[in-house]
Parts: sequence; C-alpha cells; structure tokens
Amino acid sequence: MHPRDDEEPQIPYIPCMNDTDTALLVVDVQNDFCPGGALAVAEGDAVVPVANALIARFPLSILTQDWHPADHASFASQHEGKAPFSTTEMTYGTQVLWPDHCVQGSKGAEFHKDLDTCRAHMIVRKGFRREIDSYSAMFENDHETPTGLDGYLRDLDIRNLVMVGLATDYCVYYSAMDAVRRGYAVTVAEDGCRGIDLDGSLEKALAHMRDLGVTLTTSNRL
Ligand code: VGL
Ligand code: ZN
Repeated sequence: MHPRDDEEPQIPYIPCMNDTDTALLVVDVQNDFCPGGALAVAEGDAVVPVANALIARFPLSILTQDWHPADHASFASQHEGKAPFSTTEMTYGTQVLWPDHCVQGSKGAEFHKDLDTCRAHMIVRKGFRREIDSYSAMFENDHETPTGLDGYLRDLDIRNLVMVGLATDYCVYYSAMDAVRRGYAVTVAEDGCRGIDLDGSLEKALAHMRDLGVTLTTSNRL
C-alpha cells in the first residue's frame, strides 16, 4: 500500500475540458514506445484509445514527439562498452542510456497509426540536439533549454494541463514536473499512461508527482 493511502483524501482540482484555459498534452505516443518498438513500454498502445477520446473533446490538443538524430548521446550505442539501461554522467547530470529509438524520419519515430493526429493543434518535437536528451515537453534535460511549449501555452492563456502518454515515469513525469514549476495546474490521467518502470521508477514518479500537487486521476473523471 502506498504510505499516502492512509491520509485524508484531498479533493483534487480537476479542470473541465471545456475550459478555454485548459489543454491536453499527449506525450510520445510513438511506435518505438509501443509493443514491438525499440523501447517498448508494456501495453504502450493501450493509451491510444484513451488519448483519442480526450483529443476529440479538448479544445486544444498538443502532441509531443521524441525526435533524435541517429547518433544521439542518450543512445547506449554511442558509448563504448555501455549497455542499454545503464547510466552515464552528462554535463547536466546522470543520464540513462537507452536503446536507439525515435530516430528522426524512422518508422519508430512515427506516431502510433491509430493516434488521432489530425485533430491535434500542435506538435512539439524534442530531443533533436545530439548532446542533450529531453524527456520533458518544456525543457531539455539540463532543465534550461526550452522547447518553446511554455511560451506557446502562455500566448494562448493556458493555465491547466491534462497529460497522457508514454512513458509515465519519464516523459510524462518530467513534463509534469516542469509544468508545475512553470505554474500550471497539472492533471495526469493514469489510464492514458504506461510506464517503463526501471528500478522502481514508476512508483517514485507517481509519488513525486503527488507530492508536487499533480492531480492523478482517470480519464473518465475528466
Ligand atoms: C522517453 C526514454 C527516452 C519517454 C523518451 O518518452 O518517456 N523515455 N526517450
Ligand atoms: Zn528518447
């Protein structure tokens, strides 16, 4: 049982999807994170119908797309003797080394074929600088280099973000952290997410998001 399960339940703030200051963020629903992909997340494709149902109902939907050059520094293949899922030190801190994934222009980098990309209003690509990884939709892993999403959202007076996608414990988690840091109210629909769960990273991410004030809910409550 999670230690917080005992505590008084707090009434979460759940934004109404008709609010014009609310946007949906669909994180990295790409072939490489789905079964059969290079960095497959268990049941990753199960988020597609959830994301589509939300895309159809939100006034503004933003997709992110992990978009790496073939020699990206987050790939274990670029570090001699390093295995995928080991770590290395980068200038900005510890970095997990991943299998090659979401290479620009590859099939693996394409959105899942059933994701309703047509209805989305904005696509944010990230991780395209060779030397730096970018889990978050807002800032790269140095926590400084912006993707431009924060400015876009501010221009449109968006204050609430609802997130779904892959992976719960990496790109969704980092996006949620940065969005909270930037002052957005963040809601994560857990049934619209799946995690990688490397060494307990999923539980840690969920607990930390709760501590930061992220509302964890399910899509049927939105
Ligand atoms: C992701 C690891 C590496 C993600 C992206 O989308 O969560 N994870 N690149
Ligand atoms: Zn990546």
